[in-house]
Amino acid sequence: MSIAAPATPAATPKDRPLSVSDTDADRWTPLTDDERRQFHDEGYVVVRNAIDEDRRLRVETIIDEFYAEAKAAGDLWKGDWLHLQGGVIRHPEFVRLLDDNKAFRWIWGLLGWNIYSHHNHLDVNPPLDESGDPERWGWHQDGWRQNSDAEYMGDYYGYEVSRPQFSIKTAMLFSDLSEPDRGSTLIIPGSHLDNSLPRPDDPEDFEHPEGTIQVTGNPGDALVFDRRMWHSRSRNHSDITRKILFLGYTHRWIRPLDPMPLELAEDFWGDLTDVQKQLVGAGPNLPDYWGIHEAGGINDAIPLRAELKERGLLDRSVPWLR
Ligand SMILES: O=C(O)CCC(=O)C(=O)O
Ligand SMILES: [Fe+2]
Repeated sequence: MSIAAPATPAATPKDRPLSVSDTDADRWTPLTDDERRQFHDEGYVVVRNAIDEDRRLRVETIIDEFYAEAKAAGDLWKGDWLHLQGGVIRHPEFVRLLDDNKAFRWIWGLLGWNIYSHHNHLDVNPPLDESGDPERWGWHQDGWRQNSDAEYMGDYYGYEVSRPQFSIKTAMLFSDLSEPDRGSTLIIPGSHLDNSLPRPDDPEDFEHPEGTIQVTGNPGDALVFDRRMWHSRSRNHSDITRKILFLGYTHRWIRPLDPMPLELAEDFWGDLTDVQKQLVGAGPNLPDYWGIHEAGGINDAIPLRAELKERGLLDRSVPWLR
């Protein structure tokens, strides 16, 4: 068996002004039609300086503490990787990152007000030990059964329909991923509208698909991507430890993927805003998760809806912002 070393894919193009917008935008600036169209076509956006440097450094220190704790407890994966699912609920600074960053306008602008984080993970990946396993094919869309259970039978009906979007993920960069080969996420822009991606026969002998780019970015930048985007991890061949907080958001009528017991937030619950409480999964009753009152009818008290309404940001021309 031959083991091909997959070629290094190109880095994020720098000549697309719309992909690097946001430097001045705050979290309550509505998306323009062009921005929404761009995300629909490309399936991702890179938001530069999504958080400022002071905060980035403060959170990086907290990430380092979690890593040290997991290492001491023997909870690392593959020897030295931290992959802490549902990790957001473990620290108020992580919860705050759910809405207090410049990428958040893409989240409510694309998913609407009835959302929360069903899935999030803190990943710390030290430089690769080159003596380890060969690289394996890792391309996928997120969502597990969402890719089968909600599938449209194109062959049967005679035309193709892309899978439903359902969720969007923000990858907040805490280490310097501005150069290739530092373990940044690989994506194929535009592939979110394709329901399949050809696989190699041998998962250890492959080249990355045509159109692959690796998303480069500075500490504090954020990659926002559609969960249907075909994407893959990449290996960290550098001498810099990769640190990313992945924040997945979905509609509140979809169940959580990660355990995020709200009791873990007991000590700081009173410091969270109502929107942050919604985003970690709180809700007073089941109909609330469907956006309605117990007796039916749109519920204006749902925190993110209330916030958008007060700011005049509900928009009848965008279904999820109605
Ligand atoms: O670690 C990465 O770069 C990608 C991880 C991933 O597949 C995801 O967050 O959905
Ligand atoms: Fe993924």
